[in-house]
Amino acid sequence: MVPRIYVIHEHSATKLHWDLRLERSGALKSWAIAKEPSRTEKRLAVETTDHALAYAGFEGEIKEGYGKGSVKIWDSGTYEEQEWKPGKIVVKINGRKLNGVYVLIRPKTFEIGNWLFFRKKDD
Ligand SMILES: [Mn+2]
Repeated sequence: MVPRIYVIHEHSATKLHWDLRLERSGALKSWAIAKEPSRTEKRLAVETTDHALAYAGFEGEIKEGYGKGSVKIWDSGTYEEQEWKPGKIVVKINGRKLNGVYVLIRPKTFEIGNWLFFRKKDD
């Protein structure tokens, strides 16, 4: 598998959150995480709009509108896709902070667009 862009933006907007972005099909698939991503804890990750690949390196101020606030890169690197199907994504992340196999799952009992993001236990 060819490594693709992985980045998490720390976004100090109305509410501080972390935007997980994974390159796929020429765009950055994105999820907003309300608490700092973790190697040990599961996090709720809410699907948000795709961003352009060029946004991966963005840091700075969003001056107005949705997302108004400051953005900085919390973590970046690459990832390899292990599984990507509706409701289940498994990726091997090679970042500075996060690394290892991470899972995104969309439990059927959750509201639409709500996923869980967590690190798979080492074998
Ligand atoms: Mn955001």
